[in-house]
Amino acid sequence: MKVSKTVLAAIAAAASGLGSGAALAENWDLPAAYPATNFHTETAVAFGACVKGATAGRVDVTVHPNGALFKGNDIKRAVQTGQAPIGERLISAHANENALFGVDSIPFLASSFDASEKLWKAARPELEKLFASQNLVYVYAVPWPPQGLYTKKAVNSVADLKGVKFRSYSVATARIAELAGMIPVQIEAADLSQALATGVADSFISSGSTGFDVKAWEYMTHFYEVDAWLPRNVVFANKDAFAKLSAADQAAMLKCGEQAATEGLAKSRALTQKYIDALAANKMTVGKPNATLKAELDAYGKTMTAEWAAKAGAGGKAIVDAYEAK
Ligand code: PCA
Repeated sequence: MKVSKTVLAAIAAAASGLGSGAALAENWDLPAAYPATNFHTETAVAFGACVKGATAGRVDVTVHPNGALFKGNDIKRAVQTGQAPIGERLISAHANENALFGVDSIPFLASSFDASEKLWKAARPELEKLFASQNLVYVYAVPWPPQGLYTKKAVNSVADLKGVKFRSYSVATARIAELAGMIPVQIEAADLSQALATGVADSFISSGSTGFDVKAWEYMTHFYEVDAWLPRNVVFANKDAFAKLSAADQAAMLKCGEQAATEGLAKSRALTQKYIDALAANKMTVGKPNATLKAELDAYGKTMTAEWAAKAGAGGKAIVDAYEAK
């Protein structure tokens, strides 16, 4: 076989690079579940650029949006088992594994950005331990905008929701469906437009951000600003993959994570109203729930807070106490 001069030169260059101790770049695929244009995905891409710069190219993170590499529900397990070195996941979707993963989805416990930050701060030490026990390293987390209710008709009380097919994305959303007598069906955001288009779901709870991503106005008529909670996407790394990085590169990655958390939070805050305005501009009826619906949802909140406390035990109670004390 004839080997070209260019190939030989490339081999020689690579060999001399290795000889002088230059490390090969680590390619880290980061599976994500939301569209490329979603602010969480953009934040993850910016995080990747930060890591690349801060590690002088030794760690090269590639974000794979839309559940293309692993579906949303498979991302966490993929990272735990090392099939992916890092990933982003809506963590409350895993509250059935451990109630602590649902700390950000207790209805009306923390329903503003400030409250949500305070709650996360209180929860973070316990959560970091929990991630570590699952072979994961916590890198950063960013909240979605407050969650509201999308429907295809006016809803004046929970009685109007009875029997409605409801798309859930977490244990808490499924529980609300159950309490309201709706029929829950678990659907990833990547499959949501299709579910709405085909009538698999006629209602859902989510942010203006996801409503915007799926063009909710093509299927739904109402968005109630319930402000139920602000669930988080968490970016976590596989512990073994992380341990293989040098101490300096590990520190660089965590520092980029802190930066991503700050930038992602700022974007989430800034975009909240913009997305709600977009729903209204596309002729959806947008507004607060009426007093009856609000009171009924508040009562669900009380029930679910008690249920969560019973499941989350002493660790959960310590978090809520710390949150309420500060
Ligand atoms: N969007 C995601 C989770 C929370 C949100 O605002 C979704 O609907 O799947």
